[in-house]
Amino acid sequence: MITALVIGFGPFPGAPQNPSAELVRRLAKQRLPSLAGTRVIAHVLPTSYAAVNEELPALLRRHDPDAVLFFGLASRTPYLRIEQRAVNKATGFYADASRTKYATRALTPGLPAELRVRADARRLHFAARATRIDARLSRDAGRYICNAAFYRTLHMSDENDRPWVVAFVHIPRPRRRGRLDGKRGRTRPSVEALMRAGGAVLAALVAEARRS
Ligand code: PCA
Repeated sequence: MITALVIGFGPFPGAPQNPSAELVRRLAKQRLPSLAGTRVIAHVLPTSYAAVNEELPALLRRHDPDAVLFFGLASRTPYLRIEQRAVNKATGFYADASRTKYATRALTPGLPAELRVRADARRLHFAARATRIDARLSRDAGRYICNAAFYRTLHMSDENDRPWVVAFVHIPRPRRRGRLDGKRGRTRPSVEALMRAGGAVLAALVAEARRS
């Protein structure tokens, strides 16, 4: 039995509703044939540095999953982003959901400047594209809480006796039902399109965990 942890995030300043939370809850309930024999556990992490440093490590230790897939909101990007790295950097500009700003520029001084995704990002990209969504490979997960959670998990995976397969997907804000919005005629995906793409990425990641 493969255990996959799918992690979304709670609201944060500028995003009173975070669609990644609903997405992971629905993904865990869905019974995809490609996920037979997989236990999918959904978790919604508060968007705070405290949660990244305490709740997240405790969650990972408790489940010791085979695969970890994060979904975070990137509200200014109209397409799905498959992240290829986490960086050891934190924005000093944006406060988290508990109004805390990170005091140092490095997330954890002394650790590597960047950590690479622990999965075949091209394969995940291909799986997402196969559902006909606009998905692109992205250099890194930014400088905010999503990046911090990704970095922390990649680092823990490296330290674990049996490393986990770990990936991060940034989702655009879905369009409201029945509406086509977005700049210059570009349309944002529906929640259903995000569900299909998210399920495909999860299935590809679980397949990779099975092989490793
Ligand atoms: N997006 C933010 C944090 C939580 C989320 O869903 C980010 O990209 O860092």
